[in-house]
Amino acid sequence: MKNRFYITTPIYYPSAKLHIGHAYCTTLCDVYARFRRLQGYETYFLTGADEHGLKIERNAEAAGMTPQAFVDQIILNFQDLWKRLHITNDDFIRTTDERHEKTVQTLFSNMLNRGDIYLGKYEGWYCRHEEAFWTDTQVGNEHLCPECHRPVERAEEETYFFKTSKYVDQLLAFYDQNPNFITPISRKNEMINTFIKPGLADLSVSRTSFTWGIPVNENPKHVVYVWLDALSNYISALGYANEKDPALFNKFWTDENTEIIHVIGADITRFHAIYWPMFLMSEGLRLPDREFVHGLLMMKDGKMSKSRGNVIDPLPLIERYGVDAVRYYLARETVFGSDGVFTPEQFVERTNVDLANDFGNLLNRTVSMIDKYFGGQIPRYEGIVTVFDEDLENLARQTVVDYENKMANLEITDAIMSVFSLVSATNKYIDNTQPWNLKKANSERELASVMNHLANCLYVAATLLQSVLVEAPKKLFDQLGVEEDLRVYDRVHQFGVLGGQHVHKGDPLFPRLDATVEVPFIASLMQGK
Ligand code: ME8
Repeated sequence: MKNRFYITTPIYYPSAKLHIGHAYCTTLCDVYARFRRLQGYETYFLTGADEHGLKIERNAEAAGMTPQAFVDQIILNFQDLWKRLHITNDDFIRTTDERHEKTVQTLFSNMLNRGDIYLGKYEGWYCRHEEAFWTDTQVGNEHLCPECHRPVERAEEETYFFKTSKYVDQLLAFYDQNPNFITPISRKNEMINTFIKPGLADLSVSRTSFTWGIPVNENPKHVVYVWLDALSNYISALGYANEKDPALFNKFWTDENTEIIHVIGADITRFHAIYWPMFLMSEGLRLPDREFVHGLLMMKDGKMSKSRGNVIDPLPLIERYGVDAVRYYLARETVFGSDGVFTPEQFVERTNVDLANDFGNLLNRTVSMIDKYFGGQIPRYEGIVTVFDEDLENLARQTVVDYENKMANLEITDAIMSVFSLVSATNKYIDNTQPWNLKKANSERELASVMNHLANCLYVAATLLQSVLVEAPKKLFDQLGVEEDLRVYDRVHQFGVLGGQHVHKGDPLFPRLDATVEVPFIASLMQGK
C-alpha cells in the first residue's frame, strides 16, 4: 500500500458564490485528508480557484469591475466558507497566481516544442457557457451543447490544437492496466463509449476571442484554453516548473509511494479522465492513481446551478446548525459516488435521528448512569462479563476494521454508516442489559462491565468520527474525561482503553431540531424562493 497521499478538489470557478454542491466535494475530500493524517500518513490536500475564461470576464464586466478585482472579491467567500467548514487544505491555488501562470506557459511551450501542439483553424459549433467547440454530430439538428444543452453558435477561430490522436492508444492501455483509475466504473465506460470510441478530435487549447487568460508566450494574441490552464493547477501548486526546489513536487507527485487522488464531480470527468492524462503523458509525467467521480446534488426541482439560481448557500446552515451537523449531512446523506437530492426535511431528520437521538443521547444516558451508579467514575475494563459483552466488543473491533477499509477506498458514506451501526448496537445493548435491573439485583460486576462497555464504544465511535465531525468528538471526550494520550487515533485499535476516568455531564452534543420551525427556515434559504 502507498504511504503518502495527495488529494485534490476541482478548482471552482469564482463566477459566483459557492453553493452546497461545492461544499459537498470539498468536505468529503477534507474527511479523507483528515482520516489519512489521523492514521499518521503524510497527506497533502489541495483546493483552489479557476479564475480565467470568458465566463469570468463577462461576469466581471456585468459587475462593472476588472476581472482581477471581481475574482479577488469572490475568493473571499471561498476562503470564508472553507474556514467555517474547518477545511484543512494545505494550499489554495489560484490560476492567477504568478507561480501557476509560469507553469502553464512552460507546459504550453514544451508541448509546442515537442510537436504535440500545432497552430490551425477551428470551424465548428461553439458553446459560450462550456467554452468548448463541438462537431455537427455532437450538437445534433437542434444545435444544442451536448454538455449543458444550451444553444451553440457557429464560430471560426485561429487556434492551437493538442494532438490527442498521439496519446489515445496509450490512454486506453493505461485504463486497462489501472482498472481503478476512474471510479465508479460506470464513468470509465462512459468515457470510452461516449468520447473515445466515436473518435476523439484534436483539442483546441488556445483562444483569441477574449483576453482574460494566460497569454501564450510564443504568440500572445492567444490565451491558453481554460481547461489546459485549470488542470495544470494540480502540479503548479506543488511547484512544478515554477519552483527551484523540486522537493514538494517530488514528494507528492513523482514518488510512486504517493497515492494521487483527484476528486471531481461527474460534470468534469471528461477533462480529468481523458485530457489531463494526455497532457501529463506529453510532459512525461506520472499519471494520478485515481479519478474519483462523485455524483451531483440536486434540488427537488432538478439540477442545482448557479446560473439557474436554485442553489443553497451552506453558510447560513453552518451558522444555525453548527459545522458538525453540516459536515455530517454532506458526508452521510448521499452515497459518495451517487447522485443525491438536498431536502430540508432530510437535513433535519439526519441531524435529529443520527446525531441527536442515536449518538448524542447515547452519551447523555451513559454519563448519567455512570454518575448515578458509580459516582461519576468509569469502571475498569474487566473483559467479557455479561452475555451481551462479547458481541458488542466484536462489533466494535470489526467497526474499526470496516471503517478503515471503506475510508481507504473512498467509500466514505459506508464508513460512517458502519460507525452508526455500532452506535445503534450500543443503544440496543442498554435495552438488552437493562442496567437499572442489574442495580436492583445488586449485580455490581455486570453493571460495571456494562458502564465500561458503553464508555468504550462511545470512545471508538468518537475516535473514528474525528475525520467527519470536528467539534463533537472533543466534547464527547471531555464529558468522558478522556486524557490527551488516549485522544490519539491509534489507540482505537485496542478495545477497552477507558476505565477510571471521571465523567462530566455537559450540554447535549446535538440539540434536537424542531422540524416545524427548521424545515421552513431551510426552505427559505433556497435562492429564488
Ligand atoms: O467545473 N453537486 O468549476 P465549477 C455536487 N473550474 N457537486 C457539485 C455540484 C452539485 N450540484 N455543482 C458543482 C469547474 N459541484 C472547473 C473545475 S478543475 C481543474 C476545474 C462540484 O465551479 C463538483 O465537484 O463549475 C463539480 O465537479 C465542481 O463543483 C465544478 O465546479
